[in-house]
Amino acid sequence: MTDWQLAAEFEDILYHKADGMAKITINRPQVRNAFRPKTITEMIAAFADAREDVEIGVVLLTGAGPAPDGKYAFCAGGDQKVRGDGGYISESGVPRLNVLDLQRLIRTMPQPVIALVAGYAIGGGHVLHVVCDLTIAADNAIFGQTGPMVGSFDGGFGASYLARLVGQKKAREIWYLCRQYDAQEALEMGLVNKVVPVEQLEAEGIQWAQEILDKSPLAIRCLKSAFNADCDGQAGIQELAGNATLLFYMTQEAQEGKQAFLEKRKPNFRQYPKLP
Ligand code: S0N
Repeated sequence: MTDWQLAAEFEDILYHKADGMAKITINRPQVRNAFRPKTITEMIAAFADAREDVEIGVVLLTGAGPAPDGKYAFCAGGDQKVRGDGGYISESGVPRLNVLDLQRLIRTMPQPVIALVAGYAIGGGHVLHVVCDLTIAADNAIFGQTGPMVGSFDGGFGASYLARLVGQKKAREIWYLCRQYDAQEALEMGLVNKVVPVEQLEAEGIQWAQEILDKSPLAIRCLKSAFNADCDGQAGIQELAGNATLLFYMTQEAQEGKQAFLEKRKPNFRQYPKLP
């Protein structure tokens, strides 16, 4: 039994930590966990906190539920009730599409993020699970994009990375036809990693997280950035190279450079092997 501790108070999300894991729960079940700008601002704050916490090795992302009508949702995308002419209207009256910042944060933070999807993962909510490292689906999960039906689209990770996951033909089908797919279909197309009964969803996510936590955190973070580098161009290379630099800082060879500068002497790099 995981003893989740509240990590911070928010209005639209719940944020817990336990045993090396952080859990972020979108908590707007009355609108199928659709997000407004405030929801995203809070999620960015929670993810940023988890990223900085050296005790946290895996983040679980999920949606609160079931709603009073008994239905579950991971996230139904952008809240159409606050969508204005130039984006989703924040409390300050400014239109925003800050979910793109959240997508990048999930993708670039060193720790793996596991989406736990029960019920609907639709529209921008579907893209959120797509950008997570892994997705575990409940047997009641329903996946789909709605953009061309509701006057929007996500041509970033929501299209190009989706196509990396399921292939170009399937990604185009998903976006052009706006159909809904059940958990088994999602598994067959490579959109999710596993399907479990809904009542086992969190336990399965915790099991996967704990298995990852048993592995080398540096190896996991280098692998995450390597997978990203394959798709993310210069930004992906920057991430991977950042990890190379991190590892280099830990060597005596790199420390000789810093030490020589501080001691105002010429560095002696000749002492280090030129490995084949
Ligand atoms: C999820 C669906 C299929 C569930 O259907 P169901 O079970 O029949 O429930 P409903 O009765 O429809 O809903 C229950 C209550 O929840 C409200 N609600 C549901 N979804 C939303 C939503 N997205 N916004 C606001 N409210 C929502 C319902 O209104 C209802 O409340 P009441 O009873 O009070 O009316 C079904 O609900 C559904 O299809 N929902 C809409 C899904 C959708 O189209 N989402 C938006 C898609 N677009 C985005 O997410 C784009 C945002 C984005 O991420 C983006 C990213 C990059 C670049 C561009 C964009 C962009 O802005 O486009």
